[in-house]
Amino acid sequence: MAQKPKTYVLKIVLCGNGAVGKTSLRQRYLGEGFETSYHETIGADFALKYSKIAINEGEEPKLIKFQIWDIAGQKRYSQVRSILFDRSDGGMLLFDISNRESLTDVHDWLATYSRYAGVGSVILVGNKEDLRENPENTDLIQIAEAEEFAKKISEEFSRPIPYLETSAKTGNNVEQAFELLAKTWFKMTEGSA
Ligand SMILES: Nc1nc2c(ncn2[C@@H]2O[C@H](COP(=O)(O)OP(=O)(O)O)[C@@H](O)[C@H]2O)c(=O)[nH]1
Ligand SMILES: [Mg+2]
Repeated sequence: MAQKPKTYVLKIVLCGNGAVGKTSLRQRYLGEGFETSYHETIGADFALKYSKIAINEGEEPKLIKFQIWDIAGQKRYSQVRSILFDRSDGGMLLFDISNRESLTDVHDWLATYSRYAGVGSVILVGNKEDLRENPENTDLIQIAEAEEFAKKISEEFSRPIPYLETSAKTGNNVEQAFELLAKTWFKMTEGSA
């Protein structure tokens, strides 16, 4: 009889300041489209998604159940964060490429994540990548700068932190962001959930 494939359950927390696009990214990933209006997340939202991901090229895809926690970025919800981060397997650190403060604040998000989540893999995600299409947007955070930032925090927090740019608006790289987080997690833990 065929063996039932193992399901890896990964608890993922979307971190980052308000309005960087956490809710939009989650909704896009779940196939729920994109909204231009902004509804502030109150407390936290929770979603589940199954995905098959080949961790190494040419390898049989692994079945991953993502538990996605989309937390409110606003400071006043800080009490719930410790509970949300507890036993998390991965943190997606989001910023908005048109908002420099949101990148600077990633440092605090990572410090909080590290304190409460302990291990767990982390990636840095520059969202609103679609804004690069408009040449009038001259003040965006450049890719090289974001990569440099990722390298710096990676050294400071002694963990690999790859960088990726996404657009929740167009859907560009949204699936890849979750795949990258899963791959980073497998590399760190070798799949021992
Ligand atoms: N242009 C653009 N706007 C986005 C993108 N992602 C989110 N937004 C917009 O940014 C605002 C905040 O998004 P939201 O997902 O609520 O941010 P959250 O507070 O981090 O959950 C909303 O008006 C979204 O429509 C994106 O990839 N590109
Ligand atoms: Mg939100």
